[in-house]
Amino acid sequence: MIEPQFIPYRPTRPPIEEVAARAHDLYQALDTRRSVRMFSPDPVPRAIIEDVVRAASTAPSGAHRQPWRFVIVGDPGTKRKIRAAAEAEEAENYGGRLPEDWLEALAPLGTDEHKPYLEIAPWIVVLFEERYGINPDGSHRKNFYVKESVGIAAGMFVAAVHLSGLATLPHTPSPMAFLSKTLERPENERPFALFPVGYPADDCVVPDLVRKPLAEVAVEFPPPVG
Ligand code: IYR
Repeated sequence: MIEPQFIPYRPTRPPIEEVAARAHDLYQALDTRRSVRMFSPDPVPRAIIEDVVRAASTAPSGAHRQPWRFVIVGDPGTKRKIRAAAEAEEAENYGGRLPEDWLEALAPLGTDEHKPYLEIAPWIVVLFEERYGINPDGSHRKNFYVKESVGIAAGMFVAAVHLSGLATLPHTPSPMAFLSKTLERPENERPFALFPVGYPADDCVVPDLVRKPLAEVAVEFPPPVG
């Protein structure tokens, strides 16, 4: 058994007014985020994508296994392949594979099987979950809370893209198995989601969505009296 090794952790402790201001500013900054399906082809330096992935990879994870792999795709041929395969799957989805209530739920988003943004955005980052690790001798090493860990990393990725000044869309073309093949990922990795990343197009529009107010997403227990 490995003995735990501890190091001091002394983050600065700002005055409470500053904590309040930061929390509020952060909320307001994140509230301007929208999922974008209309991208500009303007280039974005790869170093920015790498920093965004570094930020996402600071996510907490079960037993600190960091069970994720971000595949960064800028190559036009690969983007074209991903678009073609995603559109083929989505054509089936919209053409009858999705049940009526699902199509109804999607109607306000105006989505369909056409995914030109997968070629237009300068980058596609494909997030894989590492179902298990591989030891040097080839045996399997168990990972823990993989979905939860990768979900948190995905959320931090989305936040990092937005706070950097770029846009993304969490996209799960379904089924996603083609991504393992196209991107030549090993058997222990499974696609989790993909994220086109870039600037929104100059004529970008997004659905007119409203976010739930706090009272609908949070409750206090026990209920405050008075
Ligand atoms: N994957 C499809 C359908 C879709 C599903 C959900 I849930 C969305 O929030 C949006 C779309 C597509 O990308 O069109």
